[in-house]
Amino acid sequence: MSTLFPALTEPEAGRPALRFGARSLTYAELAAAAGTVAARVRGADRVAVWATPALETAVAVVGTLLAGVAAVPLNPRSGGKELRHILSDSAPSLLLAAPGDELPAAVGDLDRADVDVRAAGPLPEERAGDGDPALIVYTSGTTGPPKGAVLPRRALSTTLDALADAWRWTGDDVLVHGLPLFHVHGLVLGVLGPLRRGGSLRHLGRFSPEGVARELNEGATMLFGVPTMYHRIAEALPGDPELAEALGRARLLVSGSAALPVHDHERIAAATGRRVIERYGMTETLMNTSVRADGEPRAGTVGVPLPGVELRLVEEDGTEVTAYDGETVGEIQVRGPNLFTAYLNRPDATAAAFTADGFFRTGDMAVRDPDGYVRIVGRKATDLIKSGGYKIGAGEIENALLEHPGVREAAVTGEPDADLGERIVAWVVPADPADPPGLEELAGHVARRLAPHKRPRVVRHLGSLPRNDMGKVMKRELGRG
Ligand code: MCA
Ligand code: AMP
Repeated sequence: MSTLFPALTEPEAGRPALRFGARSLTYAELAAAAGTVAARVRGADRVAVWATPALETAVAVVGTLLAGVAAVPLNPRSGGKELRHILSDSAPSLLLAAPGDELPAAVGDLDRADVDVRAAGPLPEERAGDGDPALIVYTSGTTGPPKGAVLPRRALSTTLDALADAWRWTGDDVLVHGLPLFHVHGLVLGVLGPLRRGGSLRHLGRFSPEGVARELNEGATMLFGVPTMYHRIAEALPGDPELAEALGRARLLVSGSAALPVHDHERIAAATGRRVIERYGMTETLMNTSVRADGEPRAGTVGVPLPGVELRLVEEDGTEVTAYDGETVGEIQVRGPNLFTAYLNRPDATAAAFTADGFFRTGDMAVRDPDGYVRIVGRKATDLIKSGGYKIGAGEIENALLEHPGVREAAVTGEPDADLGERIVAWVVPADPADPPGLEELAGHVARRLAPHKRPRVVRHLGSLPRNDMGKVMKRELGRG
């Protein structure tokens, strides 16, 4: 039993904690507001949080954790189908939102409590155990609706402390980012990270290279982003000397959630003299590896295992790769206190995700260089798409497309995209070939049901889908003319 946020007890007067746009909280104010949330949610099993990029989300999650209750962050842009699934699966007893947030009909009659960031309650004693659930984060699989990864409190504390060791992350650091707060990257690393260290966060509300430049020029020391954000920075650099100067000033530029293309890495290095470091993680495992602050920030590598993380590469037939030759490919498997405990209500999926000796099968394929640096070279499942740093299962989009009356058959693939990493492509056999549903129609359909980031960016019409003798769609044949 230990506190997740030591800096909240007896906070130093005036010490800044969080800033979102023009609104900010010191540690003392955060302790008071989060203490009020904790008093409200204490005794609940799970509490949903309407995770807009705002102060209220941070206060809601911190307060919920202080009470020893599990928080379920919700994407406020989730469509009806996705939201109903997450709420019925996680069965929260309450939803925390910001005053004025408009909630969609799919929230139903779930009790709502508004978070008052100026409230003043006493800081409660944290009584939860290390293995108790802290967060339930929904993540896509290849088929079916998203699964809720149950993250215990120890996973949060160990991953954040391991990153502090790797990055020399301290209470003096000021982090800037514009990440969404309903995933691990933005919420655990990006909000709980600085708060565990006693440092501060300046959230941009919405990512922009200008916002990054402004904050780094005004004292921020670290930047977190997904590769799409670094790509947009690389694109903006040639015409923006202020941005180059700002990045050059940062102590640490960190990329994660997907592979940072070497081209973008090199463009940023050439323009700023600074190299972006990559770390590798997953919703289920939090962080597994990173290039260390004192290590060599080589392009195309995710660095070395973090303290406490056991990492092995395993070949298809189950043999462990022992070579550090930069060539032999195996699936990354990890074990350690950073791991989730289960997929909520899914013992089948949980059992399938672990080996008999307790390693989690990540599905990511990698090689190891002679100095131990891990390089990710691919993914086992072709039905998982990473677009803008979001993991998106082809199956859930196909199911949503099939609910459209104009779609007879559908297959979804990811295609390389310079900005998004991969873009979602929908291959559709129209119900009426004379009147096939177009991109706008199908993108809107998927965005309303699932989420805007899951919408297809391209729609291609076909007379039939290529299938094998078993009737399974041969996705590799799609796009071959
Ligand atoms: C567009 N929009 C629509 C539609 N089309 N809305 C409804 N219906 C439509 N048909 C809206 C969107 O809602 C949005 O609204 C705007 O158009 C642009 O959306 P989009 O195109 O999706 O944005 P983008 O410009 O492509 O976004 C790029 C991005 C974003 C900012 C980089 O992809 C992003 O935030 N990625 C971060 C992903 C992330 O955090 N991943 C972490 C998970 P509006 O304009 O109002 O916004 S991975 C993880 O956690 C692990 C542990 C790890 O390793 O980190
Ligand atoms: P998610 O399930 O959304 O948490 O995404 C986790 C996945 O993102 C991992 O399994 C990897 O495929 C990918 N990922 C995260 N960080 C990196 C990175 N630095 N380089 C390559 N892939 C990454």
